[in-house]
Amino acid sequence: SSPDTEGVTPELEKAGLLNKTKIAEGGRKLRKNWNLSWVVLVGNSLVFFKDPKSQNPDSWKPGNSRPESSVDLRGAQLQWANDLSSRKNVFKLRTVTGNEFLLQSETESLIREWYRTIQNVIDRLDKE
Ligand code: I3P
Repeated sequence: SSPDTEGVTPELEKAGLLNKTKIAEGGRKLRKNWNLSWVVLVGNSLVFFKDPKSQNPDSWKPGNSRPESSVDLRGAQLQWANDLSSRKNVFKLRTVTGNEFLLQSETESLIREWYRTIQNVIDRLDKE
């Protein structure tokens, strides 16, 4: 049986490596700083890790490793953003608080899958 006897551990939807840069904080534009990030989609959140040791599907579990940051997907918006970067396969994630991130992969199928999965979570939260 599952150790999650209270049923409170959110479902892991997806995890993997993506290039990431934050481009706005609370609506204020930031200078780009692209970094490879271990990205975990769990429950209503997108969680970012920079520690290579975190590159494990269980890294998001409480106490396993400390995230760099976490994004609440409720009310968030996704859009393809090839106009916002010289890189290919880029999309923008904007939170309700006005934080904006670009996420990118060299692999088109991989970034499309991330887009689709995150959009599904946003759509599910919109219906709640
Ligand atoms: C930025 C850096 C980024 C680039 C950005 C540059 O220069 O080269 O990689 O974004 O372009 O301004 P700096 O290192 O001096 O800050 P992309 O890789 O996404 O194109 P931008 O200003 O057109 O966003």
